[in-house]
Amino acid sequence: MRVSSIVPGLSAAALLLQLLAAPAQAERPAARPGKAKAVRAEAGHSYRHRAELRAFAAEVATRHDWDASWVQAQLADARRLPRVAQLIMPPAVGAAKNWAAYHDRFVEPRRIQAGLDFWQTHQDTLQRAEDRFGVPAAVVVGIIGVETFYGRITGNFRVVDALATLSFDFPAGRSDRSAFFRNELEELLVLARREGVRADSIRGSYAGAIGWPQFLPGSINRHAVDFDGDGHIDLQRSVDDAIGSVAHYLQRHGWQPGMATHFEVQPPPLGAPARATLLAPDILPSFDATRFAELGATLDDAGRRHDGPLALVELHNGQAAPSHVAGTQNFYVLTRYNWSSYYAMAVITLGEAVKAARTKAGASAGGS
Ligand SMILES: [Ca+2]
Repeated sequence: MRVSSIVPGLSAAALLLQLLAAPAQAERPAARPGKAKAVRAEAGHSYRHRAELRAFAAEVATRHDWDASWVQAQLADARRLPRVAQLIMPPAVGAAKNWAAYHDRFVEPRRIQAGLDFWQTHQDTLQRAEDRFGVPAAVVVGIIGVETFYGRITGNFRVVDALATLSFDFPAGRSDRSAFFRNELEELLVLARREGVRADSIRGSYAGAIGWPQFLPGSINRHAVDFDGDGHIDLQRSVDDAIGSVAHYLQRHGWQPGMATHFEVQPPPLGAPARATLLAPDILPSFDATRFAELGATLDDAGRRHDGPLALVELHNGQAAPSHVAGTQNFYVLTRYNWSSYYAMAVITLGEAVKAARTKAGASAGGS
């Protein structure tokens, strides 16, 4: 969803991705001693008396024409969390990208079984989301499984603490995203006010991603839907809202109903200029099937029939040979949820594995 293009790694899943797949956009640490003092401030201290927070609160109150005392009250107990500042840091330089490790972490028997149970329990809602937004159940099941293991790992940080820490004490060592997080802190207040809850009652990941699908507050405000019709959007407690919101998010980002996410492909040989040509646009679909063939990439039958641009997606496997797929527009849309081809491929593969398990379970139930 969500801006991982701006800040890779907002959920527990994305953090693992950083560790296992080391996304290409992760930045190298740069020494910025000017900020170190603030970060070394007393652990867990309150922001109550910080001038930056008071200025922020006044600015937000003015912008929305809110009572300044309401804004102050929402932020009064926000605390700096040193752990959050640690977790936002990019992985160690030199971490090898490894699709095989990422795959094994997310596409394994316990998560597939949990996905099967999830699909069974929520099949009507998944079907309703597919009918409404055109996004297959398997894709929604894949996303919620990778993001939070079907609601088991949704993050236990107070989002107001996490976002305040990243807004006012963004750590030195990677490029400063504090403006982005101040915007999310403002979005958290919008959300709290609309839903009639206290901002500090909302829990999420170290980067402020909330609920079963790990949406940031801004994504909730822009893209989440009330899919159980109770008049509220609650991605922490309503699985229906989570399912509808994931499907709606993908639809809004250009999901094409009925289109495959990817095709099998044999790329041109290592070192061939055509291979570099195909890899240059990275995950942005840029070449049609005819151009793939001209450049010496061999698509499977369905891929050769595909009408529309494709991307040659390369997934590294540590020291072993890389894997490749030809990603469609829908593969690209999945990376709008989390800016990584490793993430998209894990979502697709988990969803397919759960779907296969469901078919098998249905077949055996039908045969008994
Ligand atoms: Ca609802």
